[in-house]
Amino acid sequence: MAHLLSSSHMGRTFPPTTDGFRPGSPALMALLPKSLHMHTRRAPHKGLIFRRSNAPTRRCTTVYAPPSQEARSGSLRTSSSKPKRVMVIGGDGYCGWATALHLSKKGYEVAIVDSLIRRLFDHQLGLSSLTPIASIHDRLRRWMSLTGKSIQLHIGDVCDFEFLAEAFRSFEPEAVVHFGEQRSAPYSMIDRSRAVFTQQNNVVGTLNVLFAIKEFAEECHLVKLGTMGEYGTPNIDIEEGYITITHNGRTDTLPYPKQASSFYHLSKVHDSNNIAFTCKAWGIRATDLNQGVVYGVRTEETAMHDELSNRLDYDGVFGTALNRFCVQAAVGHPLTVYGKGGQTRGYLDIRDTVQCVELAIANPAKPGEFRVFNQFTEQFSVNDLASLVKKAGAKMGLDVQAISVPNPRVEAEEHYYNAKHTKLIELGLQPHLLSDSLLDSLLNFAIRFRDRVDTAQIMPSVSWKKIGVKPQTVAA
Ligand code: NAD
Ligand code: USQ
Repeated sequence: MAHLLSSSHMGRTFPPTTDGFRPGSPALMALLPKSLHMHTRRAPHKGLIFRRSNAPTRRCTTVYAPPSQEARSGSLRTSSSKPKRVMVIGGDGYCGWATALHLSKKGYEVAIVDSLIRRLFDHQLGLSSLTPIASIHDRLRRWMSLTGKSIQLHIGDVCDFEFLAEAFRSFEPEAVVHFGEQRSAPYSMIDRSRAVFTQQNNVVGTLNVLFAIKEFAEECHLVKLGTMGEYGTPNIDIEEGYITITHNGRTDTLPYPKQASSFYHLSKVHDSNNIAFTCKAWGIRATDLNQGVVYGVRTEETAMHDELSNRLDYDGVFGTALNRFCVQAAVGHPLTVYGKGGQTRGYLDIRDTVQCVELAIANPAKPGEFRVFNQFTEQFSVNDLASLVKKAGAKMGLDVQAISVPNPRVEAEEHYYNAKHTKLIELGLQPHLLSDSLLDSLLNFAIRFRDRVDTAQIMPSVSWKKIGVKPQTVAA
């Protein structure tokens, strides 16, 4: 179906779909579990609670998992400044799932909040993760059976304030890690409705989180996933959030200029501004983690069982550079270098994502403080990555070629790039730098699952210049 209609309901535009799914639609709800075991930790006398919002387009289900051993014994309820109850919004996604398990393993009491819309995007576009991923319920049951640790689950949309408020009231988070956004630049550039969806979903969701903190948990520390792409590629060094400027004889320290290059990256800039404002106006404590491009798939926790496996995207919409190149090498597809390949970005291993978030939580911002950390460990150009994958592939007997494909994006292909990234190191980050062994392991992982690769999804299909108002499909 080439032409799709978008719909706007209660002020919110949802992305069109190829298969009739919409958030809250009967078709989507059919994907959700039919029977859910529910139980409140904070109000056990109320027994079972099953909450569904009346909003016709956003049927939200709140699930409360049984309290963990530690929570029951009260061992986690310290009044020390180190937060213990951490809400992970977007905890079913690539970074969020790995982080939720890591925090749970470290003894934090974790609640995942997720609308599962990322799984819906896959259905819409006919994509799937390289790795088979279990349902969120099976993931959490497996985690509980392996570790004895429970993770609460609240399924719903953070753009639905009633749902979010209920999650805050019941869990009483001391820290919120907010990963729950539409995070693909190409997705946001498919057509008007996806651009609008991305900005509404991300900006309104974050605004709701800020209001929920103000209303229900004013001491709560917000750890928000931003992106290095907010800064763009200026011809000067990139600082961590702020730059001191002397202009006409006067000096001030100001937010570092932002030059985002997709409607997705722009949503992050809008989020940062809203967060900075509420820190000033309401005294909210927040850390904006301007994360670089993440690679890798295994963390200590997700490697414990196949049912805990993380997703690995390789397609032209959600796949990111290095992950894509490893999968391309595994299936004998030429590496897709866009344009000249001099595009340089900060990168980090997913094992460092989880470490950085934990460090930010364990060392909270002060009330009213808006901290910005640049979260990456090394810089590479696309050509650097292609050379590294070619070399690692050759060692494994793979014949890896790289080609230049016309760049579907509007971005500098040769530019200066030098971004500071010292604040997380100062807090104790021990980086996993990109090594031959990581590339070998990622390539081996890609080889293990190469029969699942749909090669038609590899070439980029979204053009920054061709975006228009007409709804588009991007599936092969
Ligand atoms: P992802 O798409 O795998 O996960 C995002 C999760 O958020 C999904 O499970 C999705 O269902 C959920 N979600 C989205 N909108 C929601 C809403 N309104 N309410 C509730 N849940 C919602 O993305 P990811 O790769 O894990 O990225 C997580 C965060 O990290 C994003 O904010 C992204 O911008 C940021 N980030 C990612 C990378 C990267 O390379 N993956 C790099 C830098 C920054
Ligand atoms: N690129 C290629 N070939 C490919 C894929 C990408 O040359 O096959 C190039 C892109 O043109 C771009 C660079 O590699 O110059 C990075 O692209 P990407 O798709 O790996 O990452 P990006 O679109 O920037 O987005 C990803 C995440 C996003 C996060 C961002 C961090 O999807 O959520 O915010 O990385 S950053 O790049 O620092 O902004």
